[in-house]
Amino acid sequence: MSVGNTVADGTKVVKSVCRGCHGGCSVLLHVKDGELTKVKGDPDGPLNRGRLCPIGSNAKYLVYHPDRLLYPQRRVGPRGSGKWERITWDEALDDIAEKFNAIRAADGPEAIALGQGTGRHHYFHVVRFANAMGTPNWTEPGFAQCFLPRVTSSFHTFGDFPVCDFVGDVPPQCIMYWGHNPVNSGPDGETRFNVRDSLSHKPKVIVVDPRETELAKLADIWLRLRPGTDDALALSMLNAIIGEKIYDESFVTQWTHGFDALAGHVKQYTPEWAEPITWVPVEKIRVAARLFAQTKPAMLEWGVGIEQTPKCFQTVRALSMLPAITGNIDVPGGWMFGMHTLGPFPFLFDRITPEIESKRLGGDRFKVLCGEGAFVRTGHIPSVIRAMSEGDPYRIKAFMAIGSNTLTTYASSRRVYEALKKLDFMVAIDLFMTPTAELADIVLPAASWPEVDSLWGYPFIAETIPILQQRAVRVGECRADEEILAELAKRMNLDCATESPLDIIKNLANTGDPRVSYDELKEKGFISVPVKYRKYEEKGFATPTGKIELYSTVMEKLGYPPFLSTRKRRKAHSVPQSLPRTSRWC
Ligand SMILES: Nc1nc2c(c(=O)[nH]1)N[C@H]1C(S)=C(S)[C@@H](COP(=O)(O)OP(=O)(O)OC[C@H]3O[C@@H](n4cnc5c(=O)[nH]c(N)nc54)[C@H](O)[C@@H]3O)O[C@H]1N2
Ligand SMILES: Nc1nc2c(c(=O)[nH]1)N[C@H]1C(S)=C(S)[C@@H](COP(=O)(O)OP(=O)(O)OC[C@H]3O[C@@H](n4cnc5c(=O)[nH]c(N)nc54)[C@H](O)[C@@H]3O)O[C@H]1N2
Ligand code: SF4
Ligand SMILES: [Mo]
Repeated sequence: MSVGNTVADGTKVVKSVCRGCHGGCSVLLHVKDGELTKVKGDPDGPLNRGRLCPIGSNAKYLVYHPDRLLYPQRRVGPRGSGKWERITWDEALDDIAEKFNAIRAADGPEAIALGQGTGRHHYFHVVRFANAMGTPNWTEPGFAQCFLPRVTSSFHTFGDFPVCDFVGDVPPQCIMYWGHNPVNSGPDGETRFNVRDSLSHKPKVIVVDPRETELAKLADIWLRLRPGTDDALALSMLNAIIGEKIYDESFVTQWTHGFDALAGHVKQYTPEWAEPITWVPVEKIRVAARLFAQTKPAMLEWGVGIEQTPKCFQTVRALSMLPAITGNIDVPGGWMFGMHTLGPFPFLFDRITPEIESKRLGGDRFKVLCGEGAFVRTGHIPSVIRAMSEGDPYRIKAFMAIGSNTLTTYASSRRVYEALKKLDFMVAIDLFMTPTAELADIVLPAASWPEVDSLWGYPFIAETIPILQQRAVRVGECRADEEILAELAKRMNLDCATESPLDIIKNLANTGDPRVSYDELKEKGFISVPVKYRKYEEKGFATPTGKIELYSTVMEKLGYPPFLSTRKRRKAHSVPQSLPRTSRWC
């Protein structure tokens, strides 16, 4: 069957990329009489080679789910009463534009908050719309507890975001999975398939997880730590590797900043110190540290498990030092930096004046999470929720949830519920009438991923492989979030953020390096870019010292400690004699 062509039975095949998780699997969308009939894996797909998981291959059941929202609705009963009337897009968008403009004029743009969920296709467009409108208070759960701590900490430490090299010719010899279960979750554009493929080369496997996951079962070493003690375990592994002198001395000397200070700092955090805190036996910590340090190339597969713990930012930073001091940076089969192929996205950051910036909720207190030290500045979620419910330091009056089930995914549902009930005006854009949408004044029907055009570079942030997402079908009156935001910008009379999403996609491709044409992407679905390793040998690392900052000059400048510390005498708990077996379903 030829792609893009209509064949004998009238089926058209459209190349796209699945966004059922964070995406990356190339798909062939089969369309007949305007209906999605089948989703097949694209055999050429660089990250999946024709394979799909059940979420991807069953996407038509998402697209045509009987509970999908199909047209805009306005609440007619009291908030949360479940009574709605159908309205037109014109009525809905004009109403929202009028209410938003009235609040902007009376209370300032910061009184409108935008909330989005995990990294979906519309992610950058939401940030851009917030900037265009002039509100610093857009939020996303990832900033505190998912992925962004890894991204920001990596930019401070390495000047870039390292990803596992699954696309090259050299397979990893050792993989350490830390708080991460990618064979099931396939997050961040690495896809579960190349993670599984790398296992077929029989690397040594270390798993750091309190649960006996599928990976833990096949691991050479499973460090079953007490939940939330990753900081102590990371420090003790650094102590073991440095103490036993099994780090990569020449790499450390040439390419890192502050190694001696790090060595002095972690001296106190011995595996003997860590055992009662982490419940991991001393000898296991040492064996795992040796295996990771002495098997090359090695990679760290880190996940959201570490970010949902206290002190996650510095813990993530300490973990990133394990591949760094063992010389596994930007090498084949180890941690690599991406090729950053796409052109710059028009975020419109210059629209945020210093005065508006000073109103960013939490930006001054949580500088690396939300403020001047963040990868992208954002509103601090608990502060935004407090501003909604208590008007402290000012009242958030309107909220638009864009692909965010705020009530169930932000911490403290009761507090969030009470806060949302106090809003003057709320909009939800979703595929379904979620508990969050139930609280809105206006609900808009969003297009699901096979109904959307978008362009992403995979893996996330690294952007080595650009893959085009192409709309194959339309459902009801659903619209892509990007289109909704551009239309809203027009109706609010904003002087920016009004271009069509397709023009932005074309520009991202045309201004990238290498420059790719949109037509080429349309035909092939993705572009393969030759990968370069050890890029730092030409340019150094993009940090203030030009080296990997074990000692973080950025954290120091922001007024934070340059290293992770943890209470030396944290209350130790004895190791339970027998831990209950975990579920067989993991
Ligand atoms: N209880 C609990 N809370 C959590 C987590 C958890 O595991 N459990 N995980 C945390 C993490 S890591 C994250 S990233 C967040 C995730 O937080 P969210 O992203 O808010 O959570 P989801 O339920 O995945 O998705 C939210 C909504 O997006 C809608 N949606 C899907 N695709 C689209 C689209 O293209 N457009 C629009 N407009 N809507 C769409 C879905 O229908 C769904 O209702 O939650 C965090 N909070
Ligand atoms: N099918 C599907 N795929 C998804 C998503 C989805 O909703 N559905 N969501 C996407 C999103 S938003 C994300 S963030 C990713 C998440 O993907 P991952 O980062 O792989 O996260 P999980 O799969 O939750 O695995 C985290 C592991 O951490 C372990 N863990 C729990 N507490 C601790 C701890 O204190 N320390 C350590 N070391 N480990 C701990 C858990 O037992 C679990 O095995 O998945 C993405 N992919
Ligand atoms: S792993 Fe993710 S991108 Fe791949 S088919 Fe499954 S849901 Fe889609
Ligand atoms: Mo997430």
